[in-house]
Amino acid sequence: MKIGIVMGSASDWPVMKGSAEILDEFGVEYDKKVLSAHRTPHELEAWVKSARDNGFGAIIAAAGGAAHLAGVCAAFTTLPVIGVPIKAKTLDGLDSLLSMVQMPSGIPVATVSIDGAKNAALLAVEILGVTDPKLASKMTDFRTRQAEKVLASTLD
Ligand code: RP5
Repeated sequence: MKIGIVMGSASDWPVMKGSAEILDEFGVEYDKKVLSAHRTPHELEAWVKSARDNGFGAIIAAAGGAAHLAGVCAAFTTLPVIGVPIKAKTLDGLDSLLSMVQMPSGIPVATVSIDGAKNAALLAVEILGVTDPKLASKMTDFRTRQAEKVLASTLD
């Protein structure tokens, strides 16, 4: 299964490359798109509505400011939607975080930290790992390597 990475603007890509790098590391296929909930609402709707049939298992949606992109994606699909609040030009990303994380009950968005593109991809891999034992095993190896790095830390 693939992961869809959608972002509200090309200006989000420098952060969202972090998701792409993690998915590359795990060998997970993905499509990356710029689609905006307010600038291209019809195209966004069509892309999200066809996501399941197009082989996606989860969607990562990144946006800054009044960041309604992830919530709109979640409204159009029952695939899991992971939101990445982008630190935009003002308010240090708090606006994006609150817009995304405070979804009213009934339509969930799994929001990660501000600019948390890497964790979004790790969560997406874990979601696919529920039905893909090889991927789940890769995640266990990733965690082991990460722990080894921490334990090998040296301080001057
Ligand atoms: C949002 O507005 C985008 O997700 C981006 O984070 C922010 C600013 O977009 P640009 O003005 O850089 O296109 O829609």
